[in-house]
Amino acid sequence: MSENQLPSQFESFGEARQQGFLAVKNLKDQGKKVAGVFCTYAPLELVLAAGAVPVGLCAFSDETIPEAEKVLPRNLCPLIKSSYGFAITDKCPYMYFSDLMIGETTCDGKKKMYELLGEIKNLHVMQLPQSQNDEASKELWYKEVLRLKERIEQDFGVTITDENIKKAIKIKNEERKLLKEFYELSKACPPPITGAEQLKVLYGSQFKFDPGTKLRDIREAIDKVKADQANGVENVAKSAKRILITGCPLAGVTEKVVKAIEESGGVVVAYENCIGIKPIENLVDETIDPYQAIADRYLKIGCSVMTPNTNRMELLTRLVDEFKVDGVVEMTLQACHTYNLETAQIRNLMQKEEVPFISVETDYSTSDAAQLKTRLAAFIEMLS
Ligand code: BJ8
Repeated sequence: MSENQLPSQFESFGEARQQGFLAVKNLKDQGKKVAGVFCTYAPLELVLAAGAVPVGLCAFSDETIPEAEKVLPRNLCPLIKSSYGFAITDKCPYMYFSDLMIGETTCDGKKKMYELLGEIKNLHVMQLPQSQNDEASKELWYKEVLRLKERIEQDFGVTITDENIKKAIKIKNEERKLLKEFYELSKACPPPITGAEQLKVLYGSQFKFDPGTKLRDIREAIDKVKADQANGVENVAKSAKRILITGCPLAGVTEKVVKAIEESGGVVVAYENCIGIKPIENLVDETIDPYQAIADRYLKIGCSVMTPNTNRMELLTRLVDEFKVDGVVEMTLQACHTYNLETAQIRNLMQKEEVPFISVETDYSTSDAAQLKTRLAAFIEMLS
């Protein structure tokens, strides 16, 4: 793997999260409302249409877990403990500045944690159905989208007009198209960028709050990569094994997983999770009722809280093929029952597709870092 400095475009995404803290404060000083979100099911268009700023809440550090464990059980997913810990310690500026937080009834741990969170923060919980295909579930979710609209209007003292919601849909669709264009650059063999670089843009883009600046920066990142490709610059060795990562949200364990893979002769070309493809796959239909279109688009997200979760299986099968993947690494967080249970189905699916597969379970501590690296290195070695 090249030791080249990251292009400045990537740096700006890496810094975006830190700078985001300051940016949110500035937005608040200007009188903007902020809505904090926990999950990919949160319909961001509604927040934008209200003239407010959506922001992803901190959930990816073990720093606040000891405080959380004074209230929550220890054998709970680290993401949930971390989120709650940030809320009670006020260590997350995004939570601190949120006028409203939006949660969804996803897994059992999260929804029960929200009951406690609701006692100390202004929280709206959307009732997410557990299934995606039946009419009753679709209708419930559509009504939940409308209920969120009312809550935002009431809390922020605004009316979301048809014009504003359509404009917000357009902006988010543009962003998804551009991020997908960026993401798909790694279909090339070898990919033009490492998985760490790809992640920096995908994750960092969530912390750029001005839609115009965000679109411009993603465009610049794409153009820079394409220009390098055209000039024959190769950042990744041809021999690097092409890895797809699937499973739980990765942000709390990127060092332990992505870095370990890329230091062991692999390169991550695709992320089938909530920091990779899930937030950008599928556009909101701009030709039908905007609220119906938003409900339809978000309900398609293939999370393991759905039963059955056929959308994840279909997406995974397609990505493995499109990105010419040599091996699939699934990362599950400890005590995440839904993803851990789905591992058996994913393993069977990959067996059927004849793609080597490994599942690793971890948490936000560093105690298993060496062991994890050994396992991932052995897996990549086996692909050679
Ligand atoms: S759409 S993946 S962001 S719920 S919190 S389910 S890890 S036990 S985060 Fe998620 Fe939305 Fe789905 Fe994506 Fe497991 Fe932990 Fe629950 Fe989790």
